[in-house]
Amino acid sequence: VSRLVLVLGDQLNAGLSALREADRDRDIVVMAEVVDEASYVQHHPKKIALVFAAMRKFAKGLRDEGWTVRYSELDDTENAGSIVGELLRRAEETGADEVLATEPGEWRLISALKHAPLKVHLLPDDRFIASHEEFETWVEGRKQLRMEYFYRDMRRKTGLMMEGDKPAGDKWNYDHDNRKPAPDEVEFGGPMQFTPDETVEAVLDLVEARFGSHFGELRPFWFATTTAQARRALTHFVKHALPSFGDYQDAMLNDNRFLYHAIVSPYLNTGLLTPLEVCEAVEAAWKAGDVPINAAEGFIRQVIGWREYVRGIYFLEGPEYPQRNGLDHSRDLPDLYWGGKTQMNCLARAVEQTREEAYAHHIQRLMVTGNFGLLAGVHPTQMHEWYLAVYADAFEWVEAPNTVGMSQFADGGVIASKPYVSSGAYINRMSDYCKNCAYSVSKKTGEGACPFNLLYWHFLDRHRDRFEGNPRMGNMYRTWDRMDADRRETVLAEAADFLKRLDAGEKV
Ligand code: DLZ
Ligand code: SF4
Repeated sequence: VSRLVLVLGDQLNAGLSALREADRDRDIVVMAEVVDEASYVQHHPKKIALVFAAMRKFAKGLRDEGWTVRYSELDDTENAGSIVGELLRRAEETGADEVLATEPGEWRLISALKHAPLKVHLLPDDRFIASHEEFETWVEGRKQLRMEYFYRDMRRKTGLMMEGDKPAGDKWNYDHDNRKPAPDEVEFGGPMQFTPDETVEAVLDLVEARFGSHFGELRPFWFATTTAQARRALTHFVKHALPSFGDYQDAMLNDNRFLYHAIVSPYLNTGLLTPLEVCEAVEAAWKAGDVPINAAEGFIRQVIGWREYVRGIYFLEGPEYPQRNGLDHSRDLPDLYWGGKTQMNCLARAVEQTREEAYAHHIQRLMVTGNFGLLAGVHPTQMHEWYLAVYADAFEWVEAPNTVGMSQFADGGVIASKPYVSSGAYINRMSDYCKNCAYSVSKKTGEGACPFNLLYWHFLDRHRDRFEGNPRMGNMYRTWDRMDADRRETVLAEAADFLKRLDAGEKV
């Protein structure tokens, strides 16, 4: 008898373990657009469209290769509405009673598959460089899980940018060169954009009709939706943007959303590209002398270091991880995250771009929207659900550790050794947002003072017990304590007033 082979919307790769394990002549691939997956958070319409369009094209590719595919479109009248429901329906139709599946990237779905009344074989997702076992072995006996050391192991394992057992250039990490402020001019015209074909147009109509009320602009839609397109986008990035990527990776500009960023994360995380092929393309450009070492190394570190590391943490820490709230924050997510009006230009720009592109780069996520949420004490689960919903590259295994751990310091310090908070000065150094803002970044108190400046001290003050003893934060507390008492009182009172107005829904 035949078996069912499940391929999820973020597993769109021909080398997927479930496909390798299956028998093309006998087994039946099951792919399903289901309302459960599209609405367990209110995903950005562009994200749903990317997943559905790429799924439809991937299914066609499998058929062309001789696979039998049972594909359910969202609007099929028989559609059961969930992954397990669709597996059961296909099992009944075909008489199959076993399922081959590559482990999903989310505890919720893993558990659903394990509890399904079907025999499900879960195979490791070996699109990643480190297996769960490898990560667990690395963790054993370590007090601190420093990404840097894990990353070095991944360099050794892949041989990327290695000269024998030494790192290229004799240094593992060139981040020191990667913190340049925003350039005056960006020579890169942005990521390669693709005009929707018939398949994509049909999906766009469907998404508009069914999920048009979700936050985010559906059109114009320009993402790659096949591996071939994604590879062209990658080549375009490597050639035109990568040489400057390192220098400006942390910079932000009012009038340029992409700077020198690759925007390959949506393709990596849906499976259209694999981490190794992306890194090999980058390494080759560096070897050819087209790209400086700080750019190539910085890029490769994000992919084989950070990306693999956060996945390891997600699976190590278990299903409750996304709900953690280590700092006991409880404020509701302010309306400005959904496009509500704000006078804070950095936030307005980051949210506007998120709404239009389903994309923002790491510093916009970490130091603008993330920093503000942490300073304001927003409930980390609400922050988590927001990031999971609004970004095209957001799947829980990668998004939750980045949000709950790195950005909101809610995991009890597993990922970050100190909270990523900053006053307006950091944003001003790395961007031109402040020049275009109603607030004044140089004002610490009084009319027009940048809210980040006020909230920064409010945060440190209200979490004094937790952070005072942290060796990396001692300086901040000493600076605070040196201010005279009146001034400290003013800062705290103005911050409290700001938060009150934020909660009242005023345009802050
Ligand atoms: C994100 C997503 C969406 C929007 N829709 C589907 C879908 O209809 N069918 C499907 O198989 N996968 C979808 N996905 C991706 C899954 O949510 C993803 O596999 C899990 O979150 C695990 O990472
Ligand atoms: Fe953001 Fe403050 Fe700068 Fe305005 S002044 S853009 S609120 S950091």
